[in-house]
Amino acid sequence: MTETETRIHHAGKQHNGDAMAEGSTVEDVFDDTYKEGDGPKPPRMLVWRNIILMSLLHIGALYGLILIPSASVLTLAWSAVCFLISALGVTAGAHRLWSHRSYKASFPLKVFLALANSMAFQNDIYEWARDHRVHHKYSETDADPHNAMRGFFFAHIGWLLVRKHPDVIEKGRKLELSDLKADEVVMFQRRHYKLSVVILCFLVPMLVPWYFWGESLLVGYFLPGLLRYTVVLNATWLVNSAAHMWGNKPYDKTINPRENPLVAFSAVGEGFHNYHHTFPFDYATSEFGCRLNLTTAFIDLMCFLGLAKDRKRVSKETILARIQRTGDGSHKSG
Ligand code: ST9
Ligand code: ZN
Ligand code: ZN
Repeated sequence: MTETETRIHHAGKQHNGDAMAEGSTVEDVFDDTYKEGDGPKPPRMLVWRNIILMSLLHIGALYGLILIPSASVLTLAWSAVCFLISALGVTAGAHRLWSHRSYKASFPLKVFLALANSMAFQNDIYEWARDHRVHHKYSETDADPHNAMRGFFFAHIGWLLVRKHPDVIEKGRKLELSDLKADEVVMFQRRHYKLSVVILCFLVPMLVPWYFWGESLLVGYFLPGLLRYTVVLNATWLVNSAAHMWGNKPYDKTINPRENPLVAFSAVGEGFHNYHHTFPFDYATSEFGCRLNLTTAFIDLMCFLGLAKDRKRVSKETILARIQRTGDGSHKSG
């Protein structure tokens, strides 16, 4: 990120008519002054509890797949609805709103996004946003929680199965997180996180089909419950693994994250990762607005309904200048 772009992010200028948040100081800008320590890396410490739980979850999800033929059409549709709600709780909520402050949400929208986020069960919003800011600031280093230099498996799921590298915690503790601490919706969700996950990630998805159209509790638990949860998790993790490994780098060839349309599709708009790491404050996380990007369409709809405002966007001129200065030559306009 150039000095000008950093300043724009922090100072509150106008982009394409959408106002930047005044005095925004979100720490999501890459810090190239950090150097990894010399000498041997700390030993990998497995967390067996997580290994066992993640294995059981994925076995449960496979069983959910087998149950698909015995589920009613309504239950399948409900599973898709649960997928979408939990996905938006991560993309429009934890990611674009709370990690990057790329737009402003009204109180009712924040409440919806926090509930949707609990349905996604990916750690509470505060922890998610904190880890995500460290990811942007120290990308592909020891201080990146899911450092893709450690390979596909580590970036995908492995990082949740071992103790964190000490630099992740050390650098994370120095981050400016006062905006999250001051957000009553974020802190309320954090205080009641476990209960909210039990209700929203497991009980509601299972009980709605049972109560309203007589689906069996077994199918309700394994399909809109475990299988949907596992699919959302893996779609999210693909952004950390696949989109840090495969795809073009039209905006900045000096960084690892890539443009990956398949990941964009499965992660409802979050696979344009070269663009996103280059311009992390852009609410669309892509140059191309709503294309393959349901989350951007959702935020636009919320703005239309008066529930959100102040979408930050990068100007076409800035994007073009950046493509010419640091792109890999693969950019296709329009
Ligand atoms: C999950 C998260 O899946 C997924 C996030 C993905 C991010 C994707 C980003 C891509 C872009 C967006 C795309 C969205 C696409 C969505 C598509 C949807 C279709 N800074 O953590 P501990 C402190 S979660 C500062 O135990 P260990 C911490 O506060 C899945 N401090 O570290 C604590 O302090 P204290 C479900 C930090 O022991 C102490 O350190 N959840 C930081 O190394 C120890 O913390 C799970 O599986 C930091 N960054 O354990 C659970 N980090 O003691 C996963 C830590 O004072 N978590 N601290 O309280 C764990 O079990 C553990 O964290 C661990 C590490 C085992 C992984
Ligand atoms: Zn990334
Ligand atoms: Zn991000």
